[in-house]
Amino acid sequence: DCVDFSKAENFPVLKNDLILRASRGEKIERAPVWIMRQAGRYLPEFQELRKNHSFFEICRAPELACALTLQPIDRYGELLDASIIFSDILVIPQAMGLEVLMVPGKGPVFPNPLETPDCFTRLTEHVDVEEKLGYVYKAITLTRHKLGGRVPLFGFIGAPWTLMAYMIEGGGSKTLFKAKSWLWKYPAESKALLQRITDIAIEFLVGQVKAGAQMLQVFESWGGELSPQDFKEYSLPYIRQISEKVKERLASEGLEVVPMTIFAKGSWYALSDLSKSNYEVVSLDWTIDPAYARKMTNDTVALQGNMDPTALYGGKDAIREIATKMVKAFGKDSRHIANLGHGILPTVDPEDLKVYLETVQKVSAEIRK
Ligand code: 1CP
Repeated sequence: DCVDFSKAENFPVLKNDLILRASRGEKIERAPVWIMRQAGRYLPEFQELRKNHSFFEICRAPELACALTLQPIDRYGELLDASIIFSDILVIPQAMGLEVLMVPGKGPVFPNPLETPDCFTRLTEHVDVEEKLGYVYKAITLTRHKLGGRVPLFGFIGAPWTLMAYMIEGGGSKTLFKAKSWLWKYPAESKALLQRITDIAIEFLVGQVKAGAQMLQVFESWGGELSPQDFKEYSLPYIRQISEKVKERLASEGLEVVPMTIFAKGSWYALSDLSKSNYEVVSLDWTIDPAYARKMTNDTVALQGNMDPTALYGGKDAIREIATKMVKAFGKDSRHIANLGHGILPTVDPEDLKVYLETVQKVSAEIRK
């Protein structure tokens, strides 16, 4: 036919809206399931494509990003209930003017991280999000078309504190002492940086929905490095601004006000606050008991999670047993989106992931009969 795949219009009709219904607290016949980092290094087809392209080259080429987004959907078929656009949280620091390299076997590296607030002169003053990150929009639009309505497509960002931490640490870190020392030495400048990131994040998420994203997830991967008090001061206000302003903007621009998920890894102490932050879904890491999370969120949000990602190394019987317990712990009447408690690890056997997905779908349907 004559549909233009570069335009965010005439998208195929959505056939599986389970995750959207679960997010909005509507009745579900079973728990929807998807996997953080489901497109990635554990898949041989990912490794094959990655051999010939650098990581950020793939992110910037809509055809390649789309191909990788579809890999797990093609492989697992109806065992997955959502897709997530292939990209990275670090595209925002790049858009702000910092160089980020993806070093194989090591992860992201910033050759020149922020050392003191004097380094703000190296950041772009007014970031044109469309110009800098339009490649993500193009990948989303293309992927919406190529998904053919099989499952909804997630857009995402890294939350401001997590991105600030990367920008100062220059990569992964065990203690985050450089980033956290900013909070004690330069609190006002830290907040100024968090606000700059927040403004871009809002613009970027609205753009992702305009391009075709049907759900949004905010990754505060380093939330748990902050004390409860510091989380309230340096993470939560920005996470809240993002959901509030994104939803306001979507409504005022006549766009669909899509469901939003917050994943603040390690921030068990913030569950109650997060459930009052205008997100439909609160994502849990594996250290949180689902019953405790239900209580702390007062049953006002859908919960996502939360099997320990390393349980996928336990062999098929253990996976079935642990996944069954996990599904039952979330219960039958409540809103549950099954996932892992963090991203899938790169050395997992894809067949073992399949056992997890099958078990979740089977058990979560059985307990609802
Ligand atoms: O399938 C998907 O989930 C889509 C793509 C995706 C997402 C959502 C990638 C691809 N990265 C992310 C988010 C992301 N990136 C997070 C948040 C989720 C989490 O906490 O795991 C974080 C912290 C990053 C930063 C990042 N990028 C890391 C972590 C390093 C550290 O500090 O521990 C790494 C290893 C990357 C690289 C990366 N991103 C994505 C892939 C497939 C890869 C591997 C790159 C390669 O091929 O070398």
